Amino acid sequence: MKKLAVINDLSGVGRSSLSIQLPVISSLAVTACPVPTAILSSHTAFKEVAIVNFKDHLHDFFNAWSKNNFIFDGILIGYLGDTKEHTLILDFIKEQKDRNPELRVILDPVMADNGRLYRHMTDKHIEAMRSLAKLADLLTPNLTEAALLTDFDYEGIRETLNELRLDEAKGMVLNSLLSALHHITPGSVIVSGIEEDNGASERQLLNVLSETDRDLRFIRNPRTGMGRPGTGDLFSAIISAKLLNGLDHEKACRSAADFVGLAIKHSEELNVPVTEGVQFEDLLWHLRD
Ligand code: PXL
Repeated sequence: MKKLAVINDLSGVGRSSLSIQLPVISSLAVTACPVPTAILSSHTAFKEVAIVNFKDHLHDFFNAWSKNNFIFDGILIGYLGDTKEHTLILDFIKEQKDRNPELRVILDPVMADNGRLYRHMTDKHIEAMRSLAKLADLLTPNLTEAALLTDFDYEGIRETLNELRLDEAKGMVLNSLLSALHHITPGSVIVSGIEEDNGASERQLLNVLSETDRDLRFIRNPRTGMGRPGTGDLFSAIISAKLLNGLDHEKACRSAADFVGLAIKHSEELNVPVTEGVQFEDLLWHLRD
C-alpha cells in the first residue's frame, strides 16, 4: 500500500485540512501519515479560534521519522501557519527524494481565496510557498493563490475571464498565468475552482490543468452550490491518493472535481451551515470505483 505524508493543520471543527484529508485518503486505500503544522479549535473562518502552533516540534518529528528510515511514496502539503515550517519541510522533501527518486510532492499552497489572504497569512507566507513550489511535482493553487504566487492582478484576471466567452480567448489569458506558474515550479499545475459566470444557463467551475508550458486542459463541472471551507483540502487529498494509485493528472483531477461537486450539492440539500464545510462522510463510498 502506498504511503502519503500529509502535512497540514488539524482543525477540530469545520471539516478542513487533516480532518477531511485523512478519512478521504484512507478510503482510497492509501496510508495517510499526518504531520500537524498547527492545532486549531476550528478553521479560521469561525469567530473564536484557539491556535497551538506546532512549528517547534516539526524538527523533532521529522528527525524521528528520519532515524526510523521511513520512506514515503508521496508528500502532500497544505496549510502552514508559520514560515519557519517551510524550511523544515524543504529539508524533509530533499531527504525523502534521496531515499525515493519516485517520490511525488503535491503542494496545495493554502493561503487565500476570493482575492484575499486568510487570517494570519502574510507576504512572507507567499514567498515561503514559492520556495516549496521549486520542489513540487504538482501545484494546486486556486485562482487567488495562483495570482499571489505570480504577482498577477487577481481582480483583473477574474474580470477578464468573466467577460470572455470563447475558450480560445480564455486560454490566452490563462496561458500567461500558467506560464508564470511554470517559472516557479518544475511540476505540473492545476489552477482549481475558477468560477465561470458568463451568461451560460448553467454556472460552472473550471479547473485548468497544465503539465508543461503551453499545454492547457480545461476540466469543467457544474457549480453545485456555494464555496465552502475545506473543499480545496478535499480536492488535493483525492488527487494525491489517486495519483499514488496510478491515475494520470487529468483523471485524478476529474475524479476530485466530481466528488467535491457532489459533496457541495449534498451539503446544500441538507442545509449544512457553510462554516461546517462539506458533509462528505456518508459519500465516501462514491470514491471507491
Ligand atoms: O481549508 C483551508 C484552511 C485550512 N486550514 C485552516 C483554515 C483554512 C481556511 O479557512 O482556516 C486553519
